[in-house]
Amino acid sequence: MYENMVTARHYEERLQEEYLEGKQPAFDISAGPIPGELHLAAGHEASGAGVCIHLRDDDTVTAPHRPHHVAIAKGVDLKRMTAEIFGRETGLCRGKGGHMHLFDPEVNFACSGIIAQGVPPAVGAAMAAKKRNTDAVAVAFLGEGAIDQGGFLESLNLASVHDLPVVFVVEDNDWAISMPKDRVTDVENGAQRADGFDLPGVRVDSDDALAVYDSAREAVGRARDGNGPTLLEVQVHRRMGHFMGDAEGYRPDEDVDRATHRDSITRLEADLAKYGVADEDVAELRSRAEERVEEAIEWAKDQPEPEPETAYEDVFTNPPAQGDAGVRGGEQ
Ligand SMILES: Cc1ncc(C[n+]2csc(CCOP(=O)(O)OP(=O)(O)O)c2C)c(N)n1
Ligand SMILES: [Mg+2]
Repeated sequence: MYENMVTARHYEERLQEEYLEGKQPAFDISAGPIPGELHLAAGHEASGAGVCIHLRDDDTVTAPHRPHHVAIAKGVDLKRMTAEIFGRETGLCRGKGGHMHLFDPEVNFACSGIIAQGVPPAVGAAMAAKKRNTDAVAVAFLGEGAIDQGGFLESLNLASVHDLPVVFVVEDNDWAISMPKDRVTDVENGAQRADGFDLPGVRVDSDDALAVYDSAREAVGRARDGNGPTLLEVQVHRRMGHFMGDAEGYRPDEDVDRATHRDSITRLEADLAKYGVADEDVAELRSRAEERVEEAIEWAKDQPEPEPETAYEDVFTNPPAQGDAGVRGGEQ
């Protein structure tokens, strides 16, 4: 878990550097080696690592627009994921999806920029596993800003009524872009959403990877043993802006301070020391993680960009008719 968490943190620190290249002084979102938006998950690592450590390759995971820590913990190919983020031909989606649309069928991972989008497909994967009589499970990650979405609530209902092997993991970082949680819902504890659907709802109230590990083990075990779904909410923190380039003028200084000081990685390091893991062993995991990240970034930057002629391959639209300069294309 520690190795996964430091890999994710270092990965995002390096992506941040690469992302900013060429985008300043006036922020130009399309410039530089990583074009488009970038949502970093620094401060969320305990949730991805603490849940995914209980999963196998044939278990399905869906994640939202802040996916890197979950993808890394699920075992998504780091090189091809990085190539995707850099928009390269050898990326997971041939460079056409970018950082919010990472799909790795080898480990059954998908993510999407549409809030709560991944929840119904995770329920579908759980239903498929059950119908095929396998003991595979599905896990849907979503933000606390998504807990009022109809698709999420309908998914809770369907999962409960069919006793499906699925775990819903809400990452509560207190914010949905600039919107604080208490302005959009009266439910203080998102796990309470489970009550209306008669399934267990559990909240891990701190950035404690070991506590996430324990709660997730129970939830995943329950699903795998055929005992139905669980809703798990984990308190995490957003150490960065909503996306790169977010000036966060809406965010009180104390909140930024809190996110900086409650670091699940530092906390896990203290726990490892308490349980007798030697400092050198921790340092070795850290340097192994850093090496892996550097290798993936170096490899990705060396990869070719997709040919413009391939723009209409693997997408649900047809090329524009000859002579039609319209951006949206011709015949659909
Ligand atoms: C259906 C839909 N509505 C609105 C948006 C715009 N949007 C992108 S991120 C976001 C907030 C998400 O907040 P939360 O679910 O708490 O996740 P976090 O960003 O905090 O990790 C919104 C509203 C979207 N992508 N999809
Ligand atoms: Mg949020």
